[in-house]
Amino acid sequence: MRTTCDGHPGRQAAYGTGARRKLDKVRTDRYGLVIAANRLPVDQVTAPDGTRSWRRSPGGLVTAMDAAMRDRTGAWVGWAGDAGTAPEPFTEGDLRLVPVPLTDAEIALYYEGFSNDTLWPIYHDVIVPASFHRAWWTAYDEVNRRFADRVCEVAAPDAMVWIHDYQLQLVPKYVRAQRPDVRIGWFNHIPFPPVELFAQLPWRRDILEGLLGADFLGFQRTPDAENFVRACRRLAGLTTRGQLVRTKDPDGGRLVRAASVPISIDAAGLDALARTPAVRQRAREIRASLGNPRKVLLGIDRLDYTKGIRHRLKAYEELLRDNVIRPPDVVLVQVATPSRERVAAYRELRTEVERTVGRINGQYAAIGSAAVEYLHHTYDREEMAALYQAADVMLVTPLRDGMNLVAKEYVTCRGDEDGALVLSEFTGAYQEFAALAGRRNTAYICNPHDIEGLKGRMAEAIRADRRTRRSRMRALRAIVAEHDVQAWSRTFLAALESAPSPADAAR
Ligand code: GDG
Repeated sequence: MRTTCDGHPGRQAAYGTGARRKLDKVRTDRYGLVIAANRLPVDQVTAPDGTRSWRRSPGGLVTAMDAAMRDRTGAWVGWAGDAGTAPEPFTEGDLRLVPVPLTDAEIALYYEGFSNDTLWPIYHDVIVPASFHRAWWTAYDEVNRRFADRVCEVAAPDAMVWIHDYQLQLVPKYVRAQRPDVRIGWFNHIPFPPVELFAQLPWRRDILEGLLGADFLGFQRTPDAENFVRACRRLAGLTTRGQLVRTKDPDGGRLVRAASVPISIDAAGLDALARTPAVRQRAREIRASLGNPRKVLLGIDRLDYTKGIRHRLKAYEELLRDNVIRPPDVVLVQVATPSRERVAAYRELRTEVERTVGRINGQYAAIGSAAVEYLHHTYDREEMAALYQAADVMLVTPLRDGMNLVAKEYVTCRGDEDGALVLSEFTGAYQEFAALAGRRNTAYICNPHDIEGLKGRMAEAIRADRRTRRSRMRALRAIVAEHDVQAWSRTFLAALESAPSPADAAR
């Protein structure tokens, strides 16, 4: 089953609409916590008899928000996934869902254009060149205003507003203009670029001013928060002190805090799923269907040029060429989830990856034993957990990645304390593990640009003995179990609650 854009399908609970709809019509509540994200956490599905209903899309963010909403009534503002008129607001469990309409043109200009073809490359080290179009910016601005209007309609007096990600960087400013009573937080799921790259954006000042409408800005890594503060100083001429930026608002300005709050996963939930007999059985089946190789290597990524899939394939191909590994002894399973297929750079990447996989298999596979099992699909959560469990070595080799949840999911699924993680130093996950591991060894760290180095780390992970694997995996699992998505959401909201007030700014 496919979902739109970056939403992932999985085990999904169906939510009816009938009786609840009536209730929705008479609800005019305001909410103490309002989330704004590009997508609502639901997909619309049509049954064979034509009945339409909503299914909740599972994922860490939804779990995090569930945890945050335990003490508050919550609403979630976002696009429902189809172009045209948006459905009326409706209620799912304890959550009010407030759809924002987007036209076909806005999806092309605001989402695929400005968000994914201008901001995404700039914020990921310009791995591919960014495109700049004034019409894209106009649509981005307009859509951000619309999101802000919806937020203001449903926010209770003094509510907390939590805005997500690079698609909505102007929403903080537009919310503040209408609702100075609310507390506004924003979290960036992707990196924030160095000032030299951010400076390329013709709208750099507008974006900084948009973000500075917030009280607290959360980033994945400390260097991301530092990049933001530096951009405020250098490009907007603002005064900064440590994590604080002073705005140019009247009466001496406000103080806005920028700090790192690394995101995580629902570790307990995923660990429990991975321990179910069905998932364990499926993991054995996967290995058997691969011919029970001695070592299964695994990559799972959205098919995105930031994820380093080409570099990984190159290193793997050279290990085969050098006779360090050989099928059927070793096999690489590469799941490349379809993503952003209307953006040219993504189509080109797919062609290149598939050509490389074909070349490797042509050269090194035998009948019945592929060198690379390549899967351009999405899978449900159970299958993902089984894949993680079936893999001896997980390859996470991005060129730049805000966090990388796949790395955290892999170690969480290894309740058997086996397996090895090869992890790029350009991920937020690497920074977090390095900060929390102390003297313990954890992942096999690589620089994916250094193909010789990457080959060495892969070979080391493949050859690691059981004792080494266990001690590294134990350390990784302990970090992720303690720093889970529930802790992330508590930390973010606490930072938002204690963000500087106007009175602090006057001091
Ligand atoms: C952005 C940032 C940051 C993938 N294929 C399937 C599937 N997935 C799930 C994974 C994981 C998620 O998608 C991917 O998360 P990542 O963190 O790896 O990457 P992005 O999509 O680029 O996410 C990133 C993240 O936001 C969170 O802040 O970590 O840096 O780029 O959860 O499991 N899930 C299912 N089927 C699939 O086929 N069910």
